Amino acid sequence: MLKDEIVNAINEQINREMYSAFLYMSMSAYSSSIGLKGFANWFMVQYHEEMVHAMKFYEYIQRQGAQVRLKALKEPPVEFKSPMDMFTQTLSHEQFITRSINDLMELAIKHKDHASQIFLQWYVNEQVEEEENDNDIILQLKLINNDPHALLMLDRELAARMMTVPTDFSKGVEAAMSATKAP
Ligand code: OFO
Repeated sequence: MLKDEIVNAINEQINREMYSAFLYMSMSAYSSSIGLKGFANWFMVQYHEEMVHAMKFYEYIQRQGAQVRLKALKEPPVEFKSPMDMFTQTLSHEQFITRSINDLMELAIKHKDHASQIFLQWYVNEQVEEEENDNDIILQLKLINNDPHALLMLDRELAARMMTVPTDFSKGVEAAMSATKAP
């Protein structure tokens, strides 16, 4: 059984994960609008990943017999200055998410909630990967330094990012995720 303080904090985190999805969907739309279909693909894959992050929290609350409370999402930005602007905003948003996951972990430790600590460990690891991915692309964009030819080559590379997230949640998020793992 979860403490109310933890249920409330996880419900807030579901909202943050869904806002992340919303933000990256908006970046995907903007990328398409300026002809960068590879960037659009990368952000759309990220959108789906964020929805899985939200769904894992959703399912965890339900498995613990607590109440999911969905909250209104704020509107994401519609326009961005450049690909670099999108990725620096993405990195700073992910750093904010990392802090919020760390706060959740601190709360679980404070309440001696071992199940939540084990559950949250997945997100702790995931955030290392998320920030690393953004940092790698920011470094590449620095090297590109507004060279259109090099930017189109990166766009082609980002077009190859594959969706590894599940679409069938009928048997739960964990089952769906392990069914989609690469062999
Ligand atoms: Fe982009 O991170 Fe969710 O958790």
